[in-house]
Amino acid sequence: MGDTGSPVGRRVFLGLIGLGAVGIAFGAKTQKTLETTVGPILAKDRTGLAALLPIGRFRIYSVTSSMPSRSKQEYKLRVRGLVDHAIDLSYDDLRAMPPTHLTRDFQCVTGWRVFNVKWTGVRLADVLDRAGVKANAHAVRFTSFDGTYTESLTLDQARRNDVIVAYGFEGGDVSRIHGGPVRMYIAPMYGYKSTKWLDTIELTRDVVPGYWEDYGYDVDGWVGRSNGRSDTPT
Ligand SMILES: Nc1nc2c(c(=O)[nH]1)N[C@H]1C(S)=C(S)[C@@H](COP(=O)(O)O)O[C@H]1N2
Ligand SMILES: [Mo]
Repeated sequence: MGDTGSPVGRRVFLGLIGLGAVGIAFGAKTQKTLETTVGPILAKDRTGLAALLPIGRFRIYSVTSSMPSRSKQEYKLRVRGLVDHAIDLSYDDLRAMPPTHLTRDFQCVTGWRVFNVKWTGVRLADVLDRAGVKANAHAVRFTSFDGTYTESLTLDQARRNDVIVAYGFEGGDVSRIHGGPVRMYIAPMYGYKSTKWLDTIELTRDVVPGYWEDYGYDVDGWVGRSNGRSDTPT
């Protein structure tokens, strides 16, 4: 089973399980420390100890000190900004649109990678088409109902077939801790591009750098060709 069974790896790992058990909710500062100290440990393990984590194979991230909560019934996705008509899509509206299924690796810029994750959702392009994008819009901006997190894409990136508004994860719903009931999933980019607890999509003239980009991550977050990393593209 390789080096995950070594005393140091295991001790750090059990510490992580402890954090998971109480529900991980970090402020940004603590999270940054954790990312540099324990982030790479999980990345070593495809199917072994990582599978024991109560939170699944993922690290659970929130830059706020809480995990926001919104039921499917009260959920609304707002599309705003440079559109022909602002729209609100309910959870059921999204489920009624043609679904897209993607199975891709999920890669965090801090090093951990989860292999072959199954996502279901609707193409962001379809959502944008329902609102009608004005000619002077060149970017989309995402905000989260955590009240803090933001992200952006160019309109060309947003229209890719592997960029989805996701409600399905590993055969079930996107759970609250993973950003449910609805989050972004931007398959070809590092995890920070995929806004959890998606609240509003705003069409803007230009790309507005997001939360982590203000801390130095690249705005164009392609896996394997950004942030000075050489990961295999997903
Ligand atoms: N609202 C919000 N979205 C977020 C984050 C966050 O802290 N808050 N973290 C990002 C980062 S850095 C990663 S790697 C993924 C992690 O997704 P997970 O918590 O489902 O593993 O979510 C991204 N989206
Ligand atoms: Mo991340």
